[in-house]
Amino acid sequence: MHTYILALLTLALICQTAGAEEKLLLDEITVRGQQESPQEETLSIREVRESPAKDMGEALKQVEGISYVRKGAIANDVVLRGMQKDNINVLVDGVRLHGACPSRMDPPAFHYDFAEIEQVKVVKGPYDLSNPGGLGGTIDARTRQPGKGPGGDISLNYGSWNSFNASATASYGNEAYDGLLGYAYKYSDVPKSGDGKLLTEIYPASNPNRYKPAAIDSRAYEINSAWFKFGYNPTTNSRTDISYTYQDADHVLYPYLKMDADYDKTHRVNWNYRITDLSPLVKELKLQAYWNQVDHLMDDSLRATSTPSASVTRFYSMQTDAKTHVYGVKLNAALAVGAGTLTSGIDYYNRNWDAVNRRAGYFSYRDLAMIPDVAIDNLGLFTEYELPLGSMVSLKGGLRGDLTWAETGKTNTLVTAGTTKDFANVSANLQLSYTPRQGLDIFTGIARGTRTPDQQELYIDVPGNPSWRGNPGLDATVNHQADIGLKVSSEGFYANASFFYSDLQDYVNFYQASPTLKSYQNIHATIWGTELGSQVAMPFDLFLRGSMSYVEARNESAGKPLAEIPPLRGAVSIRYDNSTFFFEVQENLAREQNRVDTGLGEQRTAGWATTDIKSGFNYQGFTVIVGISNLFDKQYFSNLSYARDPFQSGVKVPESGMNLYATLTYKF
Ligand SMILES: [Cu+2]
Repeated sequence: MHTYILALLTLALICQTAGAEEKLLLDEITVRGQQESPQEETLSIREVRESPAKDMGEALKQVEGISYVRKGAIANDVVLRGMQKDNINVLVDGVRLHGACPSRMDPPAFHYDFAEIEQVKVVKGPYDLSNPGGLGGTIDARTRQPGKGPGGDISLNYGSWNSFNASATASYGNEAYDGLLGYAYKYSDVPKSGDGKLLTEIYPASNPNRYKPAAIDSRAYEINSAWFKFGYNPTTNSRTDISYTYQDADHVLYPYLKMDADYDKTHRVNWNYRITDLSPLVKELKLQAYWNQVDHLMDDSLRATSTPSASVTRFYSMQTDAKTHVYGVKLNAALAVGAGTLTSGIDYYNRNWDAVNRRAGYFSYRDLAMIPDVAIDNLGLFTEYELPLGSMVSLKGGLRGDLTWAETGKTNTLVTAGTTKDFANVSANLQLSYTPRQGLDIFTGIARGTRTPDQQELYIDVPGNPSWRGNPGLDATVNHQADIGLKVSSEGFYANASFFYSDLQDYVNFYQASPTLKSYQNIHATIWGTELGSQVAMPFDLFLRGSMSYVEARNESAGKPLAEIPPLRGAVSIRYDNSTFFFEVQENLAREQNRVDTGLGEQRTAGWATTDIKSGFNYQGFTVIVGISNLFDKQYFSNLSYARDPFQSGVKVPESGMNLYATLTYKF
């Protein structure tokens, strides 16, 4: 610790003489204060790189209103305002991407690397009509664009528990062509929590799901990603680009669950064509086509349950082989109509999901159509109009219609192959932005958002005790939501407050249907919440930041809380930043969560407080960041750490204990 502080002081001295460059942080505050609507947030890649986060799901927890489900060292699943899974859209460049694992070992945000991303945009609430679903909000990661001339960067990160992350990108661009290449490699050993135990040691000695001795201290994950993007500008007002990413994740441990992943192999292709200022009427025309596919294999070969016996005759006692793909096309046009802009579009996607489960014992390893090769097709049309009413008021409203078909390709005990089910949905919203004076923005919105049940909620079939089955009779969820947001900003300051109320008809709720069966039901639910965020630039290059999020959710049909809702949470930080050198201390706080769904066996989670410190400097393209998170080595749990089926082990997964990390980046 002493050496660390000494090193910081030395750095501070060096940087005093190095001289300040652009005021990056100040610019960020100005953008957040003056250019973002109160119900929008952004996470910059700078903030991601400064954090010890292992993936985007974890990095996003810095954003007000976002938390995550931890199932292991990586692959955290994003929760926005208490909404998760298909209730929110988690996209990359507007591309729909779904994981293959029925236990969400590979949520969408797991499938792209930090180094591919420039910025993440978060829209809270159902205000994005250009994509179907996402009744709780949209999280869209934007990938990096190649710049003019040669460019590139190298990033090396090393931290506690032998965690390593290296990435490199190189790009070149001129007026007509540009291209970008990237590679990332990361792995880690198993992290320890505050009590000094490995995440793989959380099981009691008698628990059948405990790790085998040889697996306890094995790799927690190992992931290789490679990608390219190639762009061509045929004219000064048009551009086409194509990008491809391959990601290979191996040996990913999930102490939360009864199985671990052998591999995840992901392909992503995205093609865009865009033309601007085509005529006085047509301001922009955009065509997009994409395809992605995930192969996922998980089993219990690292657990005691796979110990050979009379019934366990293979290297595993349970295994799930899951595959998914999504392809889609979108055509959008922005037209100058009257004093405003009319944006209209048509889009289509096909999402296929197939999962085969094999288990020892009674099932004698025969193939069970867990998710029976279900295709979901969606065709949507939307139109929205944005009208500035003078300099102070802007009105935006729109309408979207979706037709959705689901068709099963296999038979299980719930459904026969060739079964179809249709949905028709209408989404709409009206948003009013009012700026009575410079530095004061008021946002109000009312919206209707919808989403159809997914393949798992409709048709999953996991026989056993308890068995786990979908509900083929589920209806689409309809969310009626109201939002109010207020933002006050000036040079180097902003404060943002937002409040929402959401009434959900036919919310898809997971529940204990009988002592031996867990399933899904449509219920009436309400969710309300609030977020506060503020950043202030003070004299002497000091910056203060604070945030607070709260959400409360109720199963109105049963008169009890909804499961897996985060508690009151907040963070405060103080940072010295002269644009060359920074030092930051942050305190993170969460209250106890006692609003739990006892019907699902959800338990209270204690409140906690942790402290993070970090420091860094940049000099001529080099950036060095050193940090310690959970400085006082607290043993604590996120409330979302144990209760999700299928194949949950029921054992709570603690958050990481004190951990050090260092990142070196060179950009040219
Ligand atoms: Cu899995």
